[in-house]
Amino acid sequence: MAQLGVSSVEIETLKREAARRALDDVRDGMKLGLGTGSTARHFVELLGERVRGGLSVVGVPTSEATRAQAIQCGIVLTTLDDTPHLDLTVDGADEVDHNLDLIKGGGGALLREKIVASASSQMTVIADVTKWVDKLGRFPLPIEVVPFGLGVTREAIIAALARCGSPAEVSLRNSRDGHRFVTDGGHWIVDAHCGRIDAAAQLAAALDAIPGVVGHGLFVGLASKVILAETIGIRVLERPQGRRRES
Ligand code: A5P
Repeated sequence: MAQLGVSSVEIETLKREAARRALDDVRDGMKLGLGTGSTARHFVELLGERVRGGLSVVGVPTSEATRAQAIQCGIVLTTLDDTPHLDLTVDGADEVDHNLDLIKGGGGALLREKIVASASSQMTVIADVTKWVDKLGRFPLPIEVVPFGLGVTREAIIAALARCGSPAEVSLRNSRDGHRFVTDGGHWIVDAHCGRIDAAAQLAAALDAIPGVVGHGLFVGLASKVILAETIGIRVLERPQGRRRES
């Protein structure tokens, strides 16, 4: 896939450059959240190189896939039960806007990603330029649901989307093999094809209030820094005071 005149080979290079820049913020002794997806994969690989060179960190993976990769890279892992407060989470995103709000969950790890990011003092998003948007919502918004009562949950999701000004068709996600996509937590994912989301915080709150929804891919106020790799160089965007706003 190529977007904005950037080839897929260039995009992969940009992802790696963003990941490499994020390593600059990693210090000895840090407790890290390890993201999921093709961009986060570069970060975990590069972090593994540093660990093998003597860096001492512990990580909490946001998916079983990242757990397997981190172990392979020699990164010491912990859990949020043993280590409930993390210094920094580094993760990718499907969309990033000028408020540093995000859509995440294209890879289906949104729930663990949000739990881990929320447990971190800082969240750095690493992304290539194709993830930058004027308005969130072109990427289908992933909403993680419990299978029980799907019909009523689906109706409530559709109503919430309409109420918040983003009426959307929703579809239950399947894997490439045609089987139902099941998250690491045993849930299903409904993708909402909004087109645009004008009231992200309002929609996030409305989705959070639906009993059958266990998570959604709107990350509002969670990212403290975005490292955006463009063909002309890297742009670093930081939330004022470098802190997340409370949401
Ligand atoms: C995983 O569930 C997602 O939230 C990813 O972080 C997001 O989809 C970005 O993935 P890529 O880095 O593969 O584009």
